[in-house]
Amino acid sequence: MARNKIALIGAGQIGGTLALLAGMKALGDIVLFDVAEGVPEGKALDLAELTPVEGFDAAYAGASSYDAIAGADVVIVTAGVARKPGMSRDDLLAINLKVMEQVGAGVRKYAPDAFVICITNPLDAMVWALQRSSGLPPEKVVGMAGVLDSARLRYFLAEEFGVSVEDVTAFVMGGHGDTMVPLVRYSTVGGIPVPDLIRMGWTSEERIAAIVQRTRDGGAEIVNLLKSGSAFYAPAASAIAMAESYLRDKKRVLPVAALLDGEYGLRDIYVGVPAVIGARGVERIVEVELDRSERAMFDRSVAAVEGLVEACLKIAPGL
Ligand code: TXD
Repeated sequence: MARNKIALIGAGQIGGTLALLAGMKALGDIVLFDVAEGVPEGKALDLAELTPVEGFDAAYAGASSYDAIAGADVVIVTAGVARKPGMSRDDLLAINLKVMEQVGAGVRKYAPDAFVICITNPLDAMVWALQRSSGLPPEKVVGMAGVLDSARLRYFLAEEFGVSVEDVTAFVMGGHGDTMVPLVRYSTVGGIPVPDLIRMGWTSEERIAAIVQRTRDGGAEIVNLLKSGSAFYAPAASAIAMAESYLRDKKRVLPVAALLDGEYGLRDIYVGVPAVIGARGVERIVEVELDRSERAMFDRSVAAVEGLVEACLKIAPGL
């Protein structure tokens, strides 16, 4: 059986890490695409030279023309400008919207059957723009944010309880931004919901509230430490988990930005929700019950995403 083809649009910090992880996990052959001269070729060659050491067979290629992505099974998009300290995700909107229009046209022409994962910020608006400009079916175009946000929450909870990260599940919904909705009630340690652990005296309401806030600020915490650029290891690993679930038809239940069609009473908007990811892309959106305060948080998050989409439509009314 021929190997799958994975196209990475954007060969920056996340793109390079995606290329490494996709190779190490034997997901397929990899094409790195970027507009920065020499960068995709340089990274591809460096990675190809790693394959004998690590002992896996994957072809790496670098490119700056879209025909190189022809027939890709998965396309992961990080192209654009990353956040700098003091810059909000929304400041990126205008620049990255233009980039999504270019990427969408390239994907439409050369990889119309691909499963497309957008990572570029502001995430929920960019994945919406990418779906519009590529014209691919909505179930084949998703955004990565929830896997990362819930990984951060899982890590902080594991640290708090002194237990393995493997046994902690966490649940984050809504848009990727300051209004994300971490759902403590649906987060567990070894199957025990966090509110029960509070009652059992493992932690306190206050400490959990602080962890939730740290999760919300997770991106900014890293931006402030790095000074230039934003997080890239965990974001790359998160997108690879989504790609793997698609390519291997694992049907994992992952929080992804998906286009809603009536779920949660919403339509035509991309927002983070739990979904089953399998060979058909988004195979099912899980509609969990939200209590009144959770729903209020979710609505606030949705309103923030709607604001971004409106801003996109002002810049590019044709979308
Ligand atoms: O959870 C999430 N979704 C995120 C999102 C978590 C972390 C970072 N997130 C966002 O991912 C971040 O705000 C950025 O918008 C993207 C990519 O982050 P990365 O750290 O990889 O940024 P880099 O290193 O600046 O890489 C971007 C590359 C760079 O090499 C540019 O030359 C290239 O994108 N670029 C383009 N490639 C192709 N086509 C066009 N037009 C283009 N413009 C820039």
